[in-house]
Amino acid sequence: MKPSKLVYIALGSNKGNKLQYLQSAVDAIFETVGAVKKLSKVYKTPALGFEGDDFYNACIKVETYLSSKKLLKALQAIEKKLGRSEKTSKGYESREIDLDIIFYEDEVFDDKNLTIPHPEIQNRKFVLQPLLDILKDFEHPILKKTIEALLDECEDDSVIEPINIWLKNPRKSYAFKDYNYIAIEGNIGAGKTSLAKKIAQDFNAKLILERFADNAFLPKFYKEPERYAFTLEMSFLADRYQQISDDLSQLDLFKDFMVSDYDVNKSLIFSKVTLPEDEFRLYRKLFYQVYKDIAKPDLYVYLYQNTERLQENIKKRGRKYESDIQDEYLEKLNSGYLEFLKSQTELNVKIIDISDRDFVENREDYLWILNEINDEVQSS
Ligand code: PH2
Ligand code: MG
Ligand code: MG
Repeated sequence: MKPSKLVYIALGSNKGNKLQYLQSAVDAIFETVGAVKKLSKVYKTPALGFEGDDFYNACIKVETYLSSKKLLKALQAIEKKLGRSEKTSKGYESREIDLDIIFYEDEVFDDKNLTIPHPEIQNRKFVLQPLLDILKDFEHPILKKTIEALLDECEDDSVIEPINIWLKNPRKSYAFKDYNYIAIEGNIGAGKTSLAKKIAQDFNAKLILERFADNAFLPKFYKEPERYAFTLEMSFLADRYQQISDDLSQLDLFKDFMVSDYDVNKSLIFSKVTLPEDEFRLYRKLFYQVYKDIAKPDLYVYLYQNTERLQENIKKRGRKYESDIQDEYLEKLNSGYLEFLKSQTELNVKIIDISDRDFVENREDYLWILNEINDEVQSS
């Protein structure tokens, strides 16, 4: 996954139902731009630089995967969708909604359509005041001053007042925060880790990732499966048991819930495919001894992906020891998972077919998956 960027966006409206315009813009930004990490208070401010009704202004911090140019396009599309009318004169005009990029990380950029940081920040109290709510300890990349210092020095003497109504973070409409522990499962290459990471980031969850990279038996197993299967399965089980007992027992005051990119049952599913019958029976005995002591997820999400796309993803991530994985192996694992899921009576399972989705590339697909999970939460 390419790295995300932190951006600051100023919102303003001085026409129609101003608060509603700001909220609709925040909702639309969540849909097409990225997770909203912070929201300032809403301020009532006199129109600066032209005659017009008072504004409502606010600033938000957003985590996005869009480039600055695509971000600008996305914001313009939202302004348009929310009904911002075309300008009829040269200067400033009253507007339903105005969305301006204030900072894009600490990047400096300038062309005829876009200037970052926004060139007027230091002259506008209606930007600096809300920005200060959500951005401390940051230096303006050109002016080399903090927001606090810029506000101190600002010559704009407008009287700016917070109103007593707050904007709502759109992520709040996702109820799955009610769970303590969600496990994401799926075949090799389904995207478990990517999804777990995104959810953890967007919803302030503690992330538990499988430590497969440390498993010295895994490359050996792919070379000599018969020789190393039992050892590999044992080492995975030991590791998973330890990690889940450690992580789940450490209550993290600053995180809202936990999300992992595996569930321990995977040990049983894989070993049934990789071990000969007699070894599997021995393994299963040990597994259940361990399993009864282990914390179970409140929700088990299974991402179904077809073999062709699993192979594409495996190729894309280019782990050397995975380069020879056969379709047949993936198909056996898939049957193993489905058989396990069918027989499940204890776990709360949600199967999501992502075979015609790309949640890494398309935010729309990602939000679709969140909605699938959300429906499950609300109906259970
Ligand atoms: N935006 C402007 C010009 N003047 N004045 C206030 N109070 N708030 C604004 O958002 C604003 C403005 C140009 O975009
Ligand atoms: Mg503006
Ligand atoms: Mg603008």
